Amino acid sequence: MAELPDRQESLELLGRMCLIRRFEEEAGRQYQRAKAGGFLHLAIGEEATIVGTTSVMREDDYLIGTYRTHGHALARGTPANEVMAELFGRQTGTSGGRGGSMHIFDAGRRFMGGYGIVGGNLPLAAGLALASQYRDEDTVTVCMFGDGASNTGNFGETMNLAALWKLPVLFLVENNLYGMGTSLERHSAVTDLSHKAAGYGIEGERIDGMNVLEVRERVGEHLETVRSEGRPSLVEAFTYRYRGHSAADPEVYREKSEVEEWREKDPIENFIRLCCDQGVLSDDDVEAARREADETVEAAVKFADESPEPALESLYEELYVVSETMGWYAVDERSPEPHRGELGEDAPELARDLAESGAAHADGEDPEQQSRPGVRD
Ligand SMILES: Cc1ncc(C[n+]2csc(CCOP(=O)(O)OP(=O)(O)O)c2C)c(N)n1
Ligand SMILES: [Mg+2]
Repeated sequence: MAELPDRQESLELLGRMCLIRRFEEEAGRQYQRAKAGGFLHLAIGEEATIVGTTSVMREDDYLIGTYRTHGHALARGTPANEVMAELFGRQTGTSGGRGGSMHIFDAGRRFMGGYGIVGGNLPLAAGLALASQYRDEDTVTVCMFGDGASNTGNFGETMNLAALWKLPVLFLVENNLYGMGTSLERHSAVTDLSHKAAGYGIEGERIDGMNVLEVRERVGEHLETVRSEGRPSLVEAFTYRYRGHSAADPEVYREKSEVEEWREKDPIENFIRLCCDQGVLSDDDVEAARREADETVEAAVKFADESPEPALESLYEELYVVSETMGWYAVDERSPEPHRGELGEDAPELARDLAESGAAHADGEDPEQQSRPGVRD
């Protein structure tokens, strides 16, 4: 059993976990009020994995995550104001309000995003680690991704290259037992995901992702190996999300009793109990940590709400255009009326048939067809 750190460090761990929990609860509420747009994936339950990991990273190490990363940015030190403002689509957000919940980014604190493509962050992590190696720096890239992502081609290809090129990257699987509504047993042939590392000659270890002290200790050791020996490593943190995959998840794939069982392992409550039992923290300390998290999040909502939306004229700023040819797909600077080929009657017959059958469904002819594909993302 990993030892408790001193009072200051314990307060720090508790404070960060409480902040993430409160932030996520409030983000969920603001989403219901339609203040935050797009999709919203909460990491409530996964706080120990996030905070345990970031607490042993160096400031100059890189962190890259998925679309469930409000907490990762907060743990890295990005102000709650900026993360909330990004959710609200405001100019003061981490990505100027253009990325939203799935694209939090803070290059200054080396939090490299925020990605909506499952497994898409793995090759980018290898690239970051390659840059460190190339520049002869001893920084490590920590790449966090889900159990579902460990089935993607990107996983295999990245693990292979990282091992082959001895890249300083720590792969950290946040195994919360589900990829959307598909359970681990139903989506992965090998359910101990740490074993997946062996096929690439990489060391892998499964740890208790609900225990912040264990995460700190084990991830700390792996980080050290990656840094000093210049080779990749893999940690699988066994954790759980208490909320649905996204804000629009009816959760028909799991029993309520399962969620309740995992609540017994709550990373925050168990850490508090341990700290208080061992006399490292008092009830007042805990109360103060919770209060501070409440206040920070309340202020973040106010800040986000009062921040301006990006100016309309800035719509085409910061777009990535591959060539200098300003095609209509990049910036349409033509007059507003329809141009040749844009009118329905110009379309080929098949396209018109499809559009018309779509319009018929939209009129309510076939309710089965009315669900919006992708809305559960
Ligand atoms: C390449 C790709 N395929 C499918 C999706 C749709 N999708 C979004 S999240 C998700 C599940 C991923 O599960 P996991 O990797 O376990 O991460 P978790 O959501 O549990 O944190 C899927 C399939 C996507 N975003 N990208
Ligand atoms: Mg998962």
